Amino acid sequence: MSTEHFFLPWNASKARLREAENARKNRLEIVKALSQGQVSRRELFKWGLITGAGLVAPIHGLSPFVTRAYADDGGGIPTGAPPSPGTAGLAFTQPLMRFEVLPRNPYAVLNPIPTIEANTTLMPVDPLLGGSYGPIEGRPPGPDWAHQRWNEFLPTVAIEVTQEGAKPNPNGNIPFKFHPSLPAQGPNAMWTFNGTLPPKLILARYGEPILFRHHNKLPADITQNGGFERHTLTTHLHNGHHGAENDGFTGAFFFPSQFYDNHYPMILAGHDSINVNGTDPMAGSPDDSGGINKVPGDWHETMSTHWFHDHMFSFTSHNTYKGNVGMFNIYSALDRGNESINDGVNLQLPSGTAKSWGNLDYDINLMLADKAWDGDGQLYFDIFNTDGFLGDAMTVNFCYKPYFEVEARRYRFRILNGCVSRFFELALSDSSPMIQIANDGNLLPQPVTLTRLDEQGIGERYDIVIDFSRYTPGQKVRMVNLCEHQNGAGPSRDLSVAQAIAGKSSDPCVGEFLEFRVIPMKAGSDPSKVPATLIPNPDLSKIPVARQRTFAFKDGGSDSSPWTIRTDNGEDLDASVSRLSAAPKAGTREVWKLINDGGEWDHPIHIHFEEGQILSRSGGDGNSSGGVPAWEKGRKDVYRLRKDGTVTITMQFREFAGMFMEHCHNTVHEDRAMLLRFEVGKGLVPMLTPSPTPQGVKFVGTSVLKGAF
Ligand SMILES: [Cu+2]
Repeated sequence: MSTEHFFLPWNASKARLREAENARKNRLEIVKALSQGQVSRRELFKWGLITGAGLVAPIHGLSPFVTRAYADDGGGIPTGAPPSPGTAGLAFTQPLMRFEVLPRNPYAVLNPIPTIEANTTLMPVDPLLGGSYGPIEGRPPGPDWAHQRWNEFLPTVAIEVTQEGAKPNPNGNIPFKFHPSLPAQGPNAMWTFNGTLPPKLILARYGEPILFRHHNKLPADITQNGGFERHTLTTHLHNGHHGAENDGFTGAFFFPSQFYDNHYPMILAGHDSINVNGTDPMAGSPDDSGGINKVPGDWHETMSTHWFHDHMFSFTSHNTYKGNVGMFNIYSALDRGNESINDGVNLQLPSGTAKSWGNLDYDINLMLADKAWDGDGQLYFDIFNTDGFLGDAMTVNFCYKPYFEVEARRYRFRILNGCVSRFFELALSDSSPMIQIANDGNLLPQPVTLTRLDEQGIGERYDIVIDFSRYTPGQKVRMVNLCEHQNGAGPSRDLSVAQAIAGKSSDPCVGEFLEFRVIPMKAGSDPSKVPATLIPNPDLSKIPVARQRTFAFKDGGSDSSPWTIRTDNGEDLDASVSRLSAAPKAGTREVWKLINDGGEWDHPIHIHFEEGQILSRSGGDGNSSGGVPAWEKGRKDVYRLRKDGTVTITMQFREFAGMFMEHCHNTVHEDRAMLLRFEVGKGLVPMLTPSPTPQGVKFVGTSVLKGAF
């Protein structure tokens, strides 16, 4: 594949850009037809509009690259489109928007009152969705999808959100714009939580169960989607330790006008077997007066930085890109969100002191995502490229290249890679050190000081501490992305800081994207710490390995589903919600070997429900080739396989049961169809497979792969 001619250049002729814009409009018509179910992917292949590599066939007026000698490259950034207009001169001219904390209401405010099994009260269904009557809650009905251990973990906090089209936030009258000088996103361009900026943050703590009610307020008219996205939703709290009915199973989606109740028990893993009486002060939750409420479970399993996002079958990439993402901070005895409480348990990580827990003054959520927009400034997505979608505009918390004022002291940043297909590698523009304290929401055994972080795959979270006391007020330092893509398959190379800043890459998202402006410290001192020991791993060495499994992630499947997973020695299979591929027994420990069987690709593999420890790593390149690096020695939930790489992990399956997923978090790969279902517990019989309709969820049979049990 040629790389030197890869991108439609910024200085391309007006005619070329116009041609590309027209081509995009034509493609959009097809995208629309596809996303609205008027044509199938298979039909498009049959008609020759998509090739095996997933590219638009070079038919004049269809591909923006058609008249070019290298039309068969089909790639470019943004994928399949001319550059996103209007960003010239806008970098570092708007302040970073902080996440908006969702109100934590008393449980009693919920109306109707949540039910253990799905609420099947009937309501009229919109004629556009087939009319008649259907249930008000989209959760599959009956005991299999009842909230597990409800009476044991009765919710005390209610968090209620909608999913709806972009609109101004009445709280501060904030328009929905990536930058004040860019056009507002229309109601069908972005679909987000409550329909507003900033993105939303949930503050949770152990021992305080949450009822998260999600209302689908998207248009019933499936054609009102701005060209991509599906109006059905299923919401996944990424690596919550909870029953599968709350996990956003990809085939358990809900429709416009319905809601779905998710029950997050907020318990430590090991609740049933370790510290069962809740006497260990390390296992706890912040109370409202600076003390600790002890909870059962293993404090070595304490988690901190989560996020939540859509998981709709075949449309996860569209839906997350369009705004169905939020973040979720979990507070514990160890990670209190208060930097001044010195009781021998609290790690005193940078946060603040005003509240007993959950201070956000110096604890900053950063959601990184590449976006693209069309000639009208409206969010653009190309569903044709099955390698992965890349945007050309870097956003942080949905803000195009913002700046952020920091006091000359320590800060914690919880960095989420919220992209569709892009990997990052982060550094500071002066190459000064950052201290990585957590990986995927798990505080590391020991902090690791780095001048450039490792590559960060989609869905991975890296928590870092930056000490700005080394700067004098008035100074500026910027965060830089060093990781270059040529297509959505995976990183092509990592640049030096100097190369990235100098614009040596043709990838528009390489380079500086967030500016820190240092101001004087407001308080007299900085009480925060980064202790030499954070959270040691749970010791699994005495727990027998009940089962070993192998999963090989491979390209070269069928045209319409180019990405597959091979389980053990079976066939290369694309996703099916009704196929059970693995069934670990509840309460056991297993070892899973994840293989990248696709050469040049990279796949960030996410395993739901349980944290794993990486036992060994091979293959890959650069800073990961020598086994398990220090920053991967904690617990993880996303495992980058790297080129020709193999990662062996171990996990336990505890406390909850049901159908979960394992998949590539390059969401384009996931949608096409690098995803499988595994199931924990509930006896030896596989669960029936939900098949949602607006008039109610039906159930269909489940096929079981040989060797799954
Ligand atoms: Cu992948």
